[in-house]
Amino acid sequence: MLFTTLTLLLFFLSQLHCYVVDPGPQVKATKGFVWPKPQQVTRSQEYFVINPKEFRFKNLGKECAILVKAFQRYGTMINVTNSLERRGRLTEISVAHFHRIYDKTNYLGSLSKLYVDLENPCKDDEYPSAVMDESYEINITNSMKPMLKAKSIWGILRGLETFSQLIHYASNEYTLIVNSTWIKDFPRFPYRGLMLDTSRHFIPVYSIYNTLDAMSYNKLNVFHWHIVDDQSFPYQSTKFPELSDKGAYHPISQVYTLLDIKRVIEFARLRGIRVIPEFDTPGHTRSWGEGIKDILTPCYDTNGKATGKYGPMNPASKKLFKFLRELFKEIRDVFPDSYLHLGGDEVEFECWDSNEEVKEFMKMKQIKNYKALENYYIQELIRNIVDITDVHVVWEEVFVNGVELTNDTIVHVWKNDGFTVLKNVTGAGKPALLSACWYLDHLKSGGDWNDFYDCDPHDFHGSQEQMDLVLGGEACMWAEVVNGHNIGSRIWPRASATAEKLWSKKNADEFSKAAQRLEEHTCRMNFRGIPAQPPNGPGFCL
Ligand code: CP6
Repeated sequence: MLFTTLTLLLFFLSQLHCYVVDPGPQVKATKGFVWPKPQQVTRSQEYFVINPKEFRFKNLGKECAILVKAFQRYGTMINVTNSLERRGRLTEISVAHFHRIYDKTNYLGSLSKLYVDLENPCKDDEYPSAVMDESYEINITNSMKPMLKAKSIWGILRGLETFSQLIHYASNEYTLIVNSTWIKDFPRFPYRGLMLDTSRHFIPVYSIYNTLDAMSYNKLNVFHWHIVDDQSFPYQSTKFPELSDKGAYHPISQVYTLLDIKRVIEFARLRGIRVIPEFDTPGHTRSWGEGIKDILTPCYDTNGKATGKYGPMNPASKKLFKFLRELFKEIRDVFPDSYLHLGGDEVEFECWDSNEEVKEFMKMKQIKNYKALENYYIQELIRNIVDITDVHVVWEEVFVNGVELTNDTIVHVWKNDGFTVLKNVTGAGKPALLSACWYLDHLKSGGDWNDFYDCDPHDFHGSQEQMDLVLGGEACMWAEVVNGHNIGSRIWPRASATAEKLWSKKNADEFSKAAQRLEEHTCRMNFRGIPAQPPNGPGFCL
């Protein structure tokens, strides 16, 4: 007995020893490389030293609040996150010491300022939009003043992010340096989104802030807020407070008030991120029925008895479209973006099929089947809100089922064979978004970002016009099994793979090289307070 125990113990110890000595292949992180990869980079071995205590951004143009606040954020990231002081080492001593021990041949001197040249003065009431200009240029070389240049404030924000990523520790691991670098950069797709479902689980506002911060570190520019669904209605409406009073998980602690939403929109705006709300109908609406009576379809059993359950919106309801118009009027006033996501996915027909009132209605309107009824609903919804809303986004079913859509309605492709639908949508002259390959709730193994990285929105055969109609895409975080506690590590760094696909040029990097940059990028996100999970197996952050 004792012998067996000892043998087992020895076996386990030897395994432990084996693990410590041989950690297996590790991905070596890059230093001062940018994620997502810029369009054009020239970088040399020569470098400047940054003393975070004296470093300043210097605005060459007019002041505006977006810029001042961005300087504060990125100043803090350089100063605090990277601060030597925080690691218990004194900056001044480090810099002096550094000169004695580090590679002097490539040393170009110290960099104490980044000059920021914004061509079109920014306005404080400006919102990021579908047509914003995010291009910028960075020149940190010996021949001129270190410079970040852009036409618009949104380009400056992207450039500041890039600049902050160029700064890294020298091989002594305590001196901050930046290599001599020239960058010209702009996004490949204008729409680079992250969708968050806040209905299956309530996601606290501070988790949304954290997500928006991380989005800005990845140059994602659209926060698609799938705010309500079957399970709960956390949107607190001013006109219809009963929706969340009855339909939220909790009427006070698990709702987004008008103030919460305004703060989220402002937090996003300061980071150049649009907020596009989705109020998904006619399916996925069970929670709506708790607060508002007579808008959902009551379901019946085979004996014609009411089951007490409810199906999709009831197109036969007398008050439905009047109510929807009022609600969308309010939504239009709360969310400033010109886009509005109308949903339209996964409509179930069983309940409609069990309801005599619905069938009667179909006869009267000469609607032949339930697909046609679904189409009638969407058409009627759009007809009722067309004068109070701007650009509509719909899930792919709406297009596939043959609803007549205007050519500025955007079709959001999410099902398995996404590329066939992308081809058909753009072939019909309609703009499209891709999500089919970017489901954050689908897990293969711990760190799997490779499948995300393997997917490109232009991976279908079509004309140049069709390619141009692909506006971009979104990584989707359906929240059945995430809440505020695990959402950060579920999203990041896998959504970073999507972000690079949408920002950088096609086939911007090979897998093994991208892995090294993602290793660094994930550590960087961790330093900045994003609970991203390790992307590549065993490794470490310094
Ligand atoms: N919730 C809503 C979901 C999904 C959709 N809409 C969904 C279903 C299956 C997959 C991915 C997403 N969970 N409201 C469809 C857009 Cl595979």
